[in-house]
Amino acid sequence: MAFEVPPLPYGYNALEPHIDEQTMHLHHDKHHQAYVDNLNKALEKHADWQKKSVGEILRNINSIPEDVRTAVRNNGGGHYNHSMFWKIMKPQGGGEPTGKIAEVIKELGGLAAFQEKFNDAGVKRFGSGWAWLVRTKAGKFEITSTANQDCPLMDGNFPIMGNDVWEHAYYLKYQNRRAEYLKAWWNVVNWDEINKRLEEASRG
Ligand code: MN3
Repeated sequence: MAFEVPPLPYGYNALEPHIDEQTMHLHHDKHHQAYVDNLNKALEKHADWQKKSVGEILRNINSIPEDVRTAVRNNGGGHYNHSMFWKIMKPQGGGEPTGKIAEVIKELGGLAAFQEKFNDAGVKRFGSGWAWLVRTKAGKFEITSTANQDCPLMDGNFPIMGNDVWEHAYYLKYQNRRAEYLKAWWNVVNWDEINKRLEEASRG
C-alpha cells in the first residue's frame, strides 16, 4: 500500500480570507502530492519500510537505508507535517484554546505570550521550515522550529502543533510578509484536533 495524500477535511476556500483558495489548491494538490510521490519512489526498493506508518519511519530515520535516507527525511517529513497541518486547521477556528491545551498554554505564559513566542520562532526560521509546539521526550512543552521538512519526531519529540513557514504556504496572499501570515493563522487553528494530538503525545 503506497502512501497517499489525505483529502482536505474542508473546502479549498474554507479558510478564506486567512488562507486563500489558490494557495490551498497548490499546497495540498501539488506540494503535498509531490512529497508523497517522492516518498513512495524512495521506498520503492525497500518493501519492509513501506509497511510502516510515516511517523514510525521518521522516529527511526537513522535506520533508513543510507542511499534513500535524505529523500525519506525530506519527503516523509513533508508527508507527515502536511497531513498534520490540514487537520489542525478549520474554518471559523481560533479563539481561546479549550481543554488540556489551554492548561499547557497557561503554563507557557498565556495565549498572547504563547502566540508571540510561536510566531517569533516562525519569523526567525531562516529560509524554509516549520514553527512548532512540541512535547519533548523528557515530557516538557517547548516552542521550537525546524528547517526544511524536518519533523520533531526525528529527535524523539512529539509535534503537538506546527505552522508551515515555507513561502509556498503564504506567498500568493502575503508575499514577503511572513509575520502577517503567522498572525492571521491563529484564526483557523483547530484546538479540538490539537487536543487530540496532545493526548496522543501523553500516551507516548
Ligand atoms: Mn508546505
